[in-house]
Amino acid sequence: MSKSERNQRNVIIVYADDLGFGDLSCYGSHQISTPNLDRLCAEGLKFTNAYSTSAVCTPSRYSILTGRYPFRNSRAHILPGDAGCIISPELDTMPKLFQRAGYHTGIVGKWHLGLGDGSHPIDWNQEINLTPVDLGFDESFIFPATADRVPCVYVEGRKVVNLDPDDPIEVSYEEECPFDDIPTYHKNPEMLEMRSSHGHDMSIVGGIGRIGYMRGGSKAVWKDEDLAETFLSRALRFINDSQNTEQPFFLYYALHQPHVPRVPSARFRGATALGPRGDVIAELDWCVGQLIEELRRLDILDDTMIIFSSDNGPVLDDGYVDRAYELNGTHRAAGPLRGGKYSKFDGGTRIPFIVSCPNLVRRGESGALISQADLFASFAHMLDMPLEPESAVDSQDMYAALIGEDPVGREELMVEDVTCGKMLRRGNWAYLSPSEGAPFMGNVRIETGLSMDPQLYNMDYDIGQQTNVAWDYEDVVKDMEERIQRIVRSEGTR
Ligand code: NG6
Ligand code: CA
Repeated sequence: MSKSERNQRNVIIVYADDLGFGDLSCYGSHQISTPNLDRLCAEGLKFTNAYSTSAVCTPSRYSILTGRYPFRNSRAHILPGDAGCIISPELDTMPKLFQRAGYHTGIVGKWHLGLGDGSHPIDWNQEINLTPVDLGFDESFIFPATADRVPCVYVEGRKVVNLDPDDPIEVSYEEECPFDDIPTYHKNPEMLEMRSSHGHDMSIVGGIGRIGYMRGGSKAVWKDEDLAETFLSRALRFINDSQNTEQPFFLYYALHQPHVPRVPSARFRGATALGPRGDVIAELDWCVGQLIEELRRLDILDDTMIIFSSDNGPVLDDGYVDRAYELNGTHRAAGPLRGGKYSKFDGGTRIPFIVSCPNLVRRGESGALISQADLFASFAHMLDMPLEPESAVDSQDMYAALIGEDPVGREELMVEDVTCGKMLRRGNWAYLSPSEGAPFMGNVRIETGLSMDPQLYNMDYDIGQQTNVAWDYEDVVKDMEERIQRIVRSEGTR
């Protein structure tokens, strides 16, 4: 029996960072051309009602890998670059599921779930005792957090890449810089190649202000313009190496684009009229194209399931002066949705979601309601692997929806905004539970959706969430609020 007859298809999740519902040409952008993703979309299934579980990174990434809503982990918030790992090695993860099914598993790209067991601050010069290789990944080539946070280094397996023992790495997230001999944002403005608009004013690495202070490791520090090709070449290497095994593979390829700081490689500088944000989306699209080409070259494309998505919605100014607003023109990064990254409105969590596998997945468009947390249980179904009751407790088996056989998907799903306020989507209803906080985040210029009033929107008529009908449907509001309270008290929703 072949691998595909056993349903042991290769699986690649390509996970962009801060890419919005309207950022791809196949999702309606006229200003950014993404021919490779458009082709993937044309040959696969485009979802229009898919959600991440959070409007920011760490919690969404926690959910996709564990199949659990972020509120189940009190540490699932945007992490500093020196945080301990928030996934305990005992917890079941999606890559562990693939390992149990006999797959070769790998991660390449952005991690942002913490490293080390947290028992002591990470010593970046030693082996790190808890990394993706302890959580189900056979191979791991990552950067620890985000491109705007120190340490700006790659970690392979348990070790920083290109570490020089004579130039040890020290990292601090104290407010005051503990190292007097390193360049910092306020002390050395002459070294800046990109200014920050807010935050990002601690260490200067590669001419860019970062969050956190870092000293040493000069040979290990990445070059921002090389990130895309470095990750891409590692992803291709993983796929090629997998061909020497008898095993199918599972690759989690977590792109760093279009998160700030946006530094495209030379070939994409000026690729769009939108400045760096558009350029790195063009670059991201090219990376996906290269990946697909390699699969075609190896003659495994038709039996490889590719899932492309993003961890949260878009933001133009996330802390650097890179003219994203000025050059945005009529582009709508969140498409017709209200709000963006950080929001409780749909712009925060409704994201592009494309599934392709020519020999398996139907082509077209699907309005099925689906959460990224569902991938875990859906793959368990695909692999015919049982799940223990304590595994992936919020992951629902959406396999039929993923391959295009079920147009409906979930009955309901819950997401969180940056403050952990809750939104419940059920059928056409989006219910935003009252929670504290400013309605507008001035620095990033995004409507948060935070309000002490209940909000209810009919997504069928009002995709832009303009008309709050909560007062007209008090029974729906009451029921959905009670449901959120029940979910939050529950042990799981699978
Ligand atoms: C914010 C950062 C922002 C971004 C975000 C995390 C500042 C002022 N803003 O705190 O730039 O890094 O965290 O983004 O520091 S995420 O996509 O990884 O969640
Ligand atoms: Ca993100």
